[in-house]
Amino acid sequence: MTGRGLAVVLLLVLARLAGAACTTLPAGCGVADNDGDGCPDLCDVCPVDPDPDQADADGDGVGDACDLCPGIEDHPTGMVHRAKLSALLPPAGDDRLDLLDVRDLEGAIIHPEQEALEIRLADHDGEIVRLSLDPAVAGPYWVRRGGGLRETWRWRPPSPAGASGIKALKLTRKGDLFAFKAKARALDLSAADADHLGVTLRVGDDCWSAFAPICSPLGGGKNLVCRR
Ligand SMILES: [Ca+2]
Ligand SMILES: [Ca+2]
Ligand SMILES: [Ca+2]
Ligand SMILES: [Ca+2]
Repeated sequence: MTGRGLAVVLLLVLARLAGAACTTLPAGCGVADNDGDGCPDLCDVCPVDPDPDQADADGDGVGDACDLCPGIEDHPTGMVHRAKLSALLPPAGDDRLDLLDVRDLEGAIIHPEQEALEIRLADHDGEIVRLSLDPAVAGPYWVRRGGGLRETWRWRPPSPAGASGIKALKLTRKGDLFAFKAKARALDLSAADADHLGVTLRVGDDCWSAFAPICSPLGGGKNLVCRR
């Protein structure tokens, strides 16, 4: 993890410990407030979902507005390493998630071939898209390699049409670290016009959130690229 990434994670952990009410923020939250809810990004329990009350019923530091694991403690929030969304201009429906690359998350024991999987993308206008895999349908297409300290799972269906548009996934657990990559197409990502992006992955009862602090529209708005 880079020094900057570590600092952001530490601030998010501080916000978690503080209960994260926007009126009692710890120092160092900065002033950037992408979703305009009065709580700066670095201490916002949902940095891309407007939630001025910062409601967090399960107290895990991920607000109710963006918590895909309500009632269950999420893993600590991380950073998006890179994301690229393309073909965002009309016609609708041809949009693609060319790459979603999230790293440096907390490791966990998962069984994606047996568990429901969701990926949520959101910006300050709310949810852009939610991709879901039903294990009853997706299970046969998971390929697991390794074990012990390092495990990888790759998923590639015969057709993305029956898989929420997802065409490839890779999940990696290396010791205490976890990472995932995703590609999808035939989506409606037209709401993705912001300079920040929030990502949540759920595998069964395990949830990870990550934040992309720097996104840029390129090609006259055709593409959106986010970097760490
Ligand atoms: Ca905010
Ligand atoms: Ca918020
Ligand atoms: Ca929560
Ligand atoms: Ca939770």
